[in-house]
Amino acid sequence: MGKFKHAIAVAVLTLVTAAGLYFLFDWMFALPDPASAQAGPIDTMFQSHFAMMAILFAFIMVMMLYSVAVFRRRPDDTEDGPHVHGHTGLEIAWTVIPTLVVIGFGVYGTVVLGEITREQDNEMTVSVVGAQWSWSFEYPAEDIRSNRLVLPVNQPVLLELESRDVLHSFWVPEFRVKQDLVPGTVKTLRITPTQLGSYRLACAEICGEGHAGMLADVEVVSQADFEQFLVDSAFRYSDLTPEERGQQFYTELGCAGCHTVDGASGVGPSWNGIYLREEQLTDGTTVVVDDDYIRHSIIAPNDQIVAGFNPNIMPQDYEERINNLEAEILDSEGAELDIIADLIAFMQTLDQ
Ligand code: HEC
Ligand SMILES: [Cu+2]
Repeated sequence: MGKFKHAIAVAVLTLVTAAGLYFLFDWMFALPDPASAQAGPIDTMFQSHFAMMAILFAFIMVMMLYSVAVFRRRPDDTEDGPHVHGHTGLEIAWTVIPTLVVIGFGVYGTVVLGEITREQDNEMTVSVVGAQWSWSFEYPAEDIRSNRLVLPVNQPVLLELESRDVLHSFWVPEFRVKQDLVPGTVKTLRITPTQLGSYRLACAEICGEGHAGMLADVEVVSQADFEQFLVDSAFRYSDLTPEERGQQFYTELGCAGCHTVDGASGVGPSWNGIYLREEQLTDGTTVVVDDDYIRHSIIAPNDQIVAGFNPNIMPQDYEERINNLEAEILDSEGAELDIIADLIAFMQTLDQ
């Protein structure tokens, strides 16, 4: 067989293998159906990377295995192989082509990044706060807070992401884009949801014991349903009963990230049947969970630690956060609330 025929054989085998690998990668690394305007360019870029990797891997493997098989030594062949002293043309080619490919993908990546982060007209801003281990959302224009992320379809959204403690990462696989939350700074992310539906936000950065449960519901709804969501969410704290307020604070202040209300085990003791129960502490004493103990447990969590929960990881800054929220409510509603009293009222409703 002449050189030309070997070249044709390698080319055909490379193409067939590359096509097979491309479909294999596409299937192996499949993500859920895309649901945002940003997903399109990202998926195209992924696919072009898959194609490039498939071609390169196929070419190297086919060349190697083809040489091993076709140019192997025959049993009666005792001659030396030809002595080769390099090939300038080939060396230039295998330096220049990969360099151009890498630079090309670099430029392509930069263009796509620019495209998916570009500021758009009529963006709606939503603030996202991640904390160990819960998410909360605020619609500043409407002064509404929520523990679900509800977005109107086809509306460009600017997310302003903040972390209260450690690194977290905002990731809804259907939207493709992902952004870390870095304590002390505000990170941004742009999403234009394009498909109605329910999705799930997951934290994509290991952030401690409750990381796997750091989830939130995301709903993409019609403009009319979004307006309704705003109306439904626009409550006044002072119009609620203390129990209802307590439940609201339980999710809003992130207690739900660590304390269950149904007796299931969590990062902290369940609140099911908590009120007036006897609690064993790490220092060997027992206490009755009354108002004073609860208040103290929230303001100075390290003082009395429940047995089995050492080292204690309940956040230390609740006194400040609760004071700030009380001041905010006094400011906006003119009502002086005692958040901890409301939380206790809520706990009292949780007897098995
Ligand atoms: C990051 C996890 C975490 C969050 C968030 C959290 N806690 Fe805790 N909490 C714990 C742990 C762990 C304990 C057990 C250790 C201790 O006694 O301090 C605990 C204990 C308590 C206790 C004592 C419970 C008992 O059975 O004796 C109370 C009351 C309490 N938390 C209230 C709250 C309230 C109210 C919030 C929200 C405003 C909250 N916690 C948020 C982790 C958390
Ligand atoms: Cu996290």
